[in-house]
Amino acid sequence: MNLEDHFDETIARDQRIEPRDWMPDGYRRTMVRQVAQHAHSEIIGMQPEGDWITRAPSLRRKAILLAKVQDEAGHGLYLYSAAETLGADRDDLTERLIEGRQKYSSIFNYPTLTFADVGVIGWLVDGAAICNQVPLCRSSYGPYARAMIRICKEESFHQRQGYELLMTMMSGTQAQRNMVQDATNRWWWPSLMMFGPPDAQSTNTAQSMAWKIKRHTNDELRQRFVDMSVPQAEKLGVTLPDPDLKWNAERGHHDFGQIDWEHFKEVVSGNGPCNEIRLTRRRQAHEDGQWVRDAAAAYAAKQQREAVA
Ligand code: BYC
Repeated sequence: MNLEDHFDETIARDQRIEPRDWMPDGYRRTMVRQVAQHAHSEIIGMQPEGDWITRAPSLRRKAILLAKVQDEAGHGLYLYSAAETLGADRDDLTERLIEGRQKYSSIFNYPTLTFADVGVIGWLVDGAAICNQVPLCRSSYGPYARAMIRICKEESFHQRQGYELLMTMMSGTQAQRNMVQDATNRWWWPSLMMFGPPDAQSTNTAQSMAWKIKRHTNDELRQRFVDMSVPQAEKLGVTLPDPDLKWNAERGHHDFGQIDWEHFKEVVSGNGPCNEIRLTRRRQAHEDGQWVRDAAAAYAAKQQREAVA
């Protein structure tokens, strides 16, 4: 059997493609693209919440937030390792991110104005991430699928901490309840955009579904997220900011309003409210870390010299 047939058969049998296996160039390119974008999203995603670490309202909330942001760093590093198994170079991926040549999730280009944003990010953003990523645990590329299992477990924990934070604020003062409602209003639509463009405009979905990299389309997952968020919003006591949101008994799903895809395109092409801030800070952190990379390289070279001597 030739290599391509073997690859096709592995996919057809729902088995995993591993780093040592032959794979079409397009499959490798798509995997590197998706895994790198995912890794960049985790790393850039540390910033909006990280802004609140020094301003968390209690030691307990600070410890929780610190742990969550550290988890996100871990996810990023884990995913860069998965990209390396495809032959990608981590330094090169970082360069592409800070030069704006590779994407990261649109959701991290919005500001976190109050501490309620930390809760809403946990509830909606991590909620959307879980909805998108649980099916990726069955993705056809082995190292990515396995990385997703651990990442999803931690994301579930993040989602629950966000919801718990919001429940606490909702049982507080009117001012706190207003903060939660305001944060919900600002994050709802961007959360729906996390799932990517509508299926009709998604350039990669058809091929990624055929290769079983993706298991559901963007619109299927977006619908699933809307359906699961509605009862959560009711229980919390907040209103989702969409007058067209209503149960459709015939479809067995909620209908919802028009998403502003022009705005999405603007954000993805670098013109969102915080794109500049996010990339500038990432670039600065990379430059500030130069001495650590130099020291690590010098130490590794010294070890090697001593091993040879
Ligand atoms: N933002 O053909 P499509 C997290 C791009 S981290 C920006 O549908 P695909 C968390 C897309 O890349 C969350 N760009 O693409 C971390 C493509 O452009 P290119 C990140 C987007 O790949 C910290 C073009 O639009 N999660 O959870 O089939 C704290 C056309 O799209 C976006 C992942 O990365 C977007 N929202 O489907 C808290 C999950 N959407 O590359 C939480 C893994 C689309 O052709 N990724 N684009 O130039 C995926 O599941 C898929 O890549 C997507 C997009 C569903 C996102």
